[in-house]
Amino acid sequence: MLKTCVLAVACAASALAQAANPIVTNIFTADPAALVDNGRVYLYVGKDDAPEGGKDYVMNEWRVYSSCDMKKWTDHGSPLRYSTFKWAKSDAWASDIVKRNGKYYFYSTVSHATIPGKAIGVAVSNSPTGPFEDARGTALITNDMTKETSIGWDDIDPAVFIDDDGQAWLYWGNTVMKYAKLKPNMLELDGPIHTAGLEAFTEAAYVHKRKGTYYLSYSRHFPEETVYMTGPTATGPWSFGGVIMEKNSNVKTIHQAIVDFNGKSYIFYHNAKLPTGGEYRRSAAVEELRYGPDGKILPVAQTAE
Ligand code: FUB
Repeated sequence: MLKTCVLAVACAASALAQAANPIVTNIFTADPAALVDNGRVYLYVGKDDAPEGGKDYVMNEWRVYSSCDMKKWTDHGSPLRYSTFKWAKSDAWASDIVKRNGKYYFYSTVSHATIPGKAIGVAVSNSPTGPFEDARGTALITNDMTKETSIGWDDIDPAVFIDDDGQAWLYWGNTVMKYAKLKPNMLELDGPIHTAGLEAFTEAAYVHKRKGTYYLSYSRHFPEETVYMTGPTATGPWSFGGVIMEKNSNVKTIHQAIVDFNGKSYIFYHNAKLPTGGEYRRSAAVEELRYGPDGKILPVAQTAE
């Protein structure tokens, strides 16, 4: 017990305004999702396994790391893979995680084995570090390829947000942002799927709330930059807020997640700044996120170690 307290104090004292980036240097990591739980921040990333010069994503598993100071990270290994979902055939793409009623719900993008296109599954665990198991046995969201406009990856990048009244919302999509209510069991949609027309929306929708204002951040254009909108509810109406982070120089995606930890706000994202990094060999990083007195998010510059 005493040892735990001493460690906690040491952690608080060493909290940094600027983190050491990239967070992981021995493998390539992408699409960060983050969760704050019991005094630690947990980072979930997809492992980019494409060979140098590879021409497509090779992503088979998610990895988990945690920290009590945003600087020193503990590697918790891989608590789930795309194959955790028996109905999936590949692609451990972007994910998000939330805690509810003592359980940890992990929403992930994968490729469906029998329904063409990407799909979203839900895995559950009693611990933020897993192991996770498929919570439904079937996909929560599947791609509708009968639509003429379907691109096969319309249904990617889930993000989950639980509002103060307890209502959980799922946001996802590529090109068009979709959103829907989740039932209290977190495993089923509760009502119809809505769409939102957002200016130049590409992917990576993410909602957080601060001082009564809802912030919807997302990747805009391609190559992507991270922008945000604000609104009075979890479903808007949304007004453009500004650019949070400018595009990367050697990778077109950027995928953010925003959390508060130890009295500060942070934005996780990915770039490709490790040696031999690139489009399919990315690296997760984190920066402090600051707000102006009017609640506007200030632009964030990427830092290196
Ligand atoms: O990592 C695969 C895809 O690239 C993600 O789903 C997108 O957000 C983009 O980062």
